[in-house]
Amino acid sequence: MHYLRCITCGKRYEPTDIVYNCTCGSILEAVIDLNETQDVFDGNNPSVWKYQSFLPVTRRASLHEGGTPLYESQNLKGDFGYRRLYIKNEGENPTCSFKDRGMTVGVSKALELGMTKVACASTGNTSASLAAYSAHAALDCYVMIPSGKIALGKLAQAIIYGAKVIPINGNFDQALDAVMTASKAFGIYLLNSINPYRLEGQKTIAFEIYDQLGEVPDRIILPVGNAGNISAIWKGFKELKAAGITDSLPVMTGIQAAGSQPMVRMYKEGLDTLIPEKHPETIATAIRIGNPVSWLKAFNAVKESGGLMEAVTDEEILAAQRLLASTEGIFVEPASASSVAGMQKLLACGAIERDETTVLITTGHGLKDPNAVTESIKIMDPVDGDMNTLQRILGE
Ligand code: AN7
Repeated sequence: MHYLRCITCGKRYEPTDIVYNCTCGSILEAVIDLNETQDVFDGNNPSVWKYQSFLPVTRRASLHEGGTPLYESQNLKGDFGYRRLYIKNEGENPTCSFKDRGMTVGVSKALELGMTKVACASTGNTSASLAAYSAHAALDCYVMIPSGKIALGKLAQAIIYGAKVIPINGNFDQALDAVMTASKAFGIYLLNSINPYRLEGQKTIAFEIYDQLGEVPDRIILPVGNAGNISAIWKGFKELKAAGITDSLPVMTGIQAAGSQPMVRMYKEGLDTLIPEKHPETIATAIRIGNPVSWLKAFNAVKESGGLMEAVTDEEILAAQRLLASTEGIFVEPASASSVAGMQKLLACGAIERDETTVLITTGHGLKDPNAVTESIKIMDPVDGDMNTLQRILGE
């Protein structure tokens, strides 16, 4: 059995309560009975539901999520002087982002609660994922997106899976306010990452990394937007240790975009509360978020793990996206490339070490946002396909 607990005042809530915030205003986490969990970490067939004994749901709405590859870097590794550098590519999920891990558990919970309507605000991937899982589970789905500011592929996904797409005037933070008001008023189940069941699914990234690598890595580097995923992965590694399965923890390293870096400011300025960024801006629209809802969980993850946070510019993100694709054959969306850009920046300033076993999390597929590539990298003007021209271009 599990229960929900406020991360600030400790107040307890039951699994049947439909609640997102504590009465004290803070947010909730699921507390799992680790005595009931099973050590299934044998290196075979990782998937979200392989770790069911750690998951607080009994229903299962699944599209075969998780089990994403953990690539050992072939070329970047040497370029940066690493001995062991890995890429956990979450773009290889059913809707091509890590959100599917959270949605399989969140939508299963919605079914358990008997909810018929679900909703989220989204910078794109959350809406694509919720739309797909709602279609699978035959639930009505409403998604609120910042008008004009989500990547084309993600919008196409939300539409084709049959969600009601509601563009909101404003940014993600305003869309989240709107959907929170609407879900309370109209009895709709909210599946943003303020819902603790989402993070329960996402913590399986930690389980899979340990399962695939056979050890806990020294460092995890990942993009931070609403700050749910960094919190979830940290929770996963902590549960593995508390269950007696592992005996070490990784250092959590969060990367934000320079135009949208409230958590980095908090970390660098030593603040103990978040000051929201009123006008977040970045080409990495997935993480264009000024008021991350899980900031306190993420802050604790970084603090407890002895981690750090860094910001990278749009130019650094685009260069890193191209570098990863052209050296490793892994095409990720701009937000995901911030892991790589962050690693480069932190290595350059000596904040992290090359002899660590490091895992970069790439959170979403590059085809989600093709415009980010076609608008930033020029291809040559068209030519005729005759032999003379071909010889001029291709040489001998
Ligand atoms: C590719 O879809 O917030 O720090 O509404 O799509 O857990 O928010 C997306 C977030 C990183 C940040 N990479 O994760 C949404 C949304 C990609 C993302 C993040 C997102 P969090």
